[in-house]
Amino acid sequence: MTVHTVKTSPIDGQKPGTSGLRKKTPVFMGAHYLENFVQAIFDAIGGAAGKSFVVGGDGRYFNDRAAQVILRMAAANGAAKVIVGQGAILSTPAASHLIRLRGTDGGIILSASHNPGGPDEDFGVKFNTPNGGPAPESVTAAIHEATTRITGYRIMDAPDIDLSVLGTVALGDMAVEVVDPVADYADLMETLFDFGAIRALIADGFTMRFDAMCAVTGPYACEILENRLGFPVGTVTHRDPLPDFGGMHPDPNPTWAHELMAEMMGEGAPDLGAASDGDGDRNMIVGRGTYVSPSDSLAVIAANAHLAKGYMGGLSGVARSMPTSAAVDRVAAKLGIDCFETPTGWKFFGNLMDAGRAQLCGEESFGTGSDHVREKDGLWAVLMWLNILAVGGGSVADLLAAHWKEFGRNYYSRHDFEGLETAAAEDMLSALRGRMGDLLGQDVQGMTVIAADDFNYTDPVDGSVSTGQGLRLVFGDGARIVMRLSGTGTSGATLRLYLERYVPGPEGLAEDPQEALAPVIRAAHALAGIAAAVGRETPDVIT
Ligand code: G16
Repeated sequence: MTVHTVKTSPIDGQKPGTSGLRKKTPVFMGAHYLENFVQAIFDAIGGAAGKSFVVGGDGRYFNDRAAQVILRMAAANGAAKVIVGQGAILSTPAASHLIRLRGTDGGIILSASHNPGGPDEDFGVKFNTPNGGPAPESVTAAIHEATTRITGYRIMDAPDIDLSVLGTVALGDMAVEVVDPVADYADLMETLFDFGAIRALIADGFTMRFDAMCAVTGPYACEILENRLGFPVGTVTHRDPLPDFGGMHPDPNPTWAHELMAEMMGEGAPDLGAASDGDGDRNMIVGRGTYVSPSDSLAVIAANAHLAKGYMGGLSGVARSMPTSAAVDRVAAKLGIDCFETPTGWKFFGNLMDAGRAQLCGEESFGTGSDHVREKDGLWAVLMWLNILAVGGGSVADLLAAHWKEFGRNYYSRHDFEGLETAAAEDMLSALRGRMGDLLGQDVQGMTVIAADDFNYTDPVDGSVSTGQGLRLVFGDGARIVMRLSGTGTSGATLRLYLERYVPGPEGLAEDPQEALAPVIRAAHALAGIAAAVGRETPDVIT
């Protein structure tokens, strides 16, 4: 087994976005593309010599080939050990857990998350640091910098490792340990939640549907929901992970999880419905006839987490991304705990969790999680809801109604305009940015603009500063508009328009969100001139 240094040169555009580097699969499969980026990761963290890593991905097309390349490169770069999920499979939260459990020097996760997979769809590579979390901006910047001056990468000439067999084998001087991707993660969940109470709930006739969307969560959900908790076989649908996700778009929102939505809104719906994404870190929660917005889910979990055994002592603090609604802020105020507002991207929660300042974190983008790992965690959120319902009683609809009655309701929706011409979308936002000062005090749709800015964030733990994280317009009646471009797409630009309006109750808590938000939606279009700038009035996805 010989080590080669292959000559290469920098490839443009290897700049990690909101969550790692995501590109079309053929781009990743292009000459030297994956190899350059992986070498840049090793170079940016001071080399791989003597280190150990976790490697795995969501099973999408090219996952298996990419894993073999990374193993040969890790060995050639002198790594001591790589722990890899059987079949090169690991959900993102399971990978985060494994990094922490085994104390490795980080991990490389192969996923483009909720983006479709397949030969013509999306692929992604992300580096997670030894705390188990996505690399912070300082590290992703160093990786990008390394991609711009790369001249060669090291790779071992060796046959493929059989990743279907559990156990440890040698690759040159490096050990490759193939592990069960599910077991450690499922054990962790049993330490956090009261499985006995959930089993009793099921015995009482509680029913659920979990849509794994032909993605990585299938085996995890089958093991935990069906084998360990006792939901009937068949509770988990689309349970077999497929390289192209069976043609599904594995993004758990009402648009893409439409089969689940139809079942939950129809006759004889189960008590709880849930779905997860490509790599298992996102979740959508639906009750019988009741969609739970991710921002509300975060707030309900914050208010009720003490019902789950891992959180009985109370939460140390909470955090949400800036575009996420302020529903959780009201819960934090009642509990007397800190509530942090961070830029979009789970990586921004890492320092807060490491410092013990935020134990529960969440985002409007269907991400919720706690400090049990350093990624958002789809199945964790589902188990949390099950635990809360099992111990607290009532239905999802009851729980939501009681929550709004106590705290008021932050009506919330996100409108996505996809596949826009990048320059047009950027120009529209920079024009709005330029007018922010003039908008103060203006009346729009009967609402007065009281604050307008581009969100900047100073990390309270390490003082690092992130600028330009989204345009915010706040109105006198508590309504808010946020606009930013997605950092996870792979073609054109996606404009994300986040809309929020607070109703204190007791009246007006059960409106349709799109109707309740209608003036805010009109204000956003009027202020930004979306139709004129990007040629579109109707969003592609509404969450
Ligand atoms: C990633 C990040 C999330 C972020 C989401 C959407 O999630 O980890 O923090 O909210 O992307 O980001 P954007 O609005 O920039 O597209 P995932 O599930 O794609 O890894």
